[in-house]
Amino acid sequence: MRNVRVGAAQLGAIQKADSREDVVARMIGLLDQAAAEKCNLVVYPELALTTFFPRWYHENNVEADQWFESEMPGPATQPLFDRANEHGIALSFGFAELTPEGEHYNTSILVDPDSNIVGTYRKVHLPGHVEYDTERTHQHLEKRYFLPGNLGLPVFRMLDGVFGMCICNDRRWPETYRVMGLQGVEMITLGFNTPATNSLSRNEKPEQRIFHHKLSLQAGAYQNSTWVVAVAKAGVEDGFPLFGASCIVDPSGEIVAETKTEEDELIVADCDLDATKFGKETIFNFAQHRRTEHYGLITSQTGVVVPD
Ligand code: ING
Repeated sequence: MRNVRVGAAQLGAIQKADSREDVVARMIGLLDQAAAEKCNLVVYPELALTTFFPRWYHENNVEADQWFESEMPGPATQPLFDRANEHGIALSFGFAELTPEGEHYNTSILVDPDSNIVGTYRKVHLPGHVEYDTERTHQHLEKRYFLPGNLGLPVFRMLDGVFGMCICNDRRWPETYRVMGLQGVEMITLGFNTPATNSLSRNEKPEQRIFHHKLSLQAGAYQNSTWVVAVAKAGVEDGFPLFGASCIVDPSGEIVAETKTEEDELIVADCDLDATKFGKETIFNFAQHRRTEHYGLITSQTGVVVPD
């Protein structure tokens, strides 16, 4: 039994005018709640420190850089690291990263109970578009503001287990989970900011979008026999709704905990990392069952080519 008590710390809306200090105070509030419930790890959303700024068009990058962190921890986030250290709790959260070389990434980090950053991940699957799109009810400019991740899909040893990270749209692509599954991942943490409406199809209901969100998480967890902890930034940000449905999914694909609100909300579950073993040793024993000689197209081809 290798139990990790996980707190999924959903954040409600962050308005464009909210400061990082305001947000970190809310994150610390959730962290203290998690400490009271004796959590070992607390997971926060994608881009947890700011509003979901890719919905806003900035002509030049200098203006957009206001949303980015050039140091981690920085002055605004140091109090979060300090409180986590006091509690001896590990963290995972997402933020917009500006590197010393001037590169921009949608990033997530894994911080151990001594507040050392033990893992960094940069979002690989960037949805949306580069230029302002008049067809859309709202913009989704991740391809404008971020480079595709350049760190691959690594796993990290922490808390006597094997942990991985992905971010939001990554959860919709089976390759994301499988690459980490092939490295023995036992728990994947992911943050997301998902609009409750589809900017290109008005008749897609939030219920359908939440169905696809859960379908992606449950399939990824089951097919790689891993825990998945998915945490939303939810609520209405400057008039734009994001759905909640943060959830903790067990290695058989069952949702064991789910948020009920679109506010700051902590859900907690005891996750036994040994519960991943049965699936990894039987139905998803990759070494025994995979036939890689037939999978070439998955990496040799990007788009669809219909044979003649
Ligand atoms: N957001 C959304 C997500 O993948 C999206 C974008 C929604 C793409 C629905 C496709 C369908 O959940 C982010 N931030 O990736």
